[in-house]
Amino acid sequence: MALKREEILLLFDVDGTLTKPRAVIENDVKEFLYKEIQPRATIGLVGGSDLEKMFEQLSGREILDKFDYVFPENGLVQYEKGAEVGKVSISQYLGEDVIKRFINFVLKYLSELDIPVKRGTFIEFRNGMLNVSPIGRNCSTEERKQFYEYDNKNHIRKQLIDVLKKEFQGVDLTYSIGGQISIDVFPNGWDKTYCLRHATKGTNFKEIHFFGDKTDPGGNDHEIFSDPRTIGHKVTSPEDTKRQLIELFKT
Ligand code: M1P
Repeated sequence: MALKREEILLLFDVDGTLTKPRAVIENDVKEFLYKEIQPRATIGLVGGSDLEKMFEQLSGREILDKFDYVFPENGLVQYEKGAEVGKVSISQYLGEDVIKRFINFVLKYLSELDIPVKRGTFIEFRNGMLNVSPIGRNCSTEERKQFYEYDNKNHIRKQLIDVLKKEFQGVDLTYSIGGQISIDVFPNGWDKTYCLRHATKGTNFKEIHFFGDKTDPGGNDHEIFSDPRTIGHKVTSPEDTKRQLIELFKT
């Protein structure tokens, strides 16, 4: 790799890319990133989750020091060199009437949905997105796994998205499946490419690489993976991410 550190940016998704789904990062992946990669490239995180969930999965607040950029919620919240430098608000953008109509509709739809298990926190309101979970975010790890398997067979989240697209067709919203039990809902263009607005401002990157696992259409890595500003890397696990990084820096 002939590029200098300030000329190359590596952006990493979290779930399925640096960690197993909703799991904590393994030490060897972390050490490899901090010791082998960080000295050679500018590094950033871009996740669908909020910052607290990133802390849970990636050994706490140290990520703010170790990564040059941390972009929770697709980059709708932006941290650079440890400090928050910006965030956008979905409620301001859409207005309270639309948000209220959306939440009321979703709660009614979910209340009539017959699935084997339901728990609590069906809608999580974040800065830049709404996260909607048919089973509820309070489910246990085992229940999460079971819902994921059930959803793979019964397409509960896909059907929810189809219904929402129809009901809110005039509203500037996009829907994506990023994890196992929920969907993310945000205005068009507020997908992971949003973080590039920040990462390309006042910088001179000759290459921006993105590593993610949900790169197929409908997955929450798809837009940034296929964006002309990035070189996309589809990975299958944290081990595969490591392998592809070794390959990238081989020369
Ligand atoms: O980072 C991927 C996704 O992780 C969680 O998804 P789930 O709880 O469904 O596994 C959520 O934080 C989601 O917003 C995020 O996209």
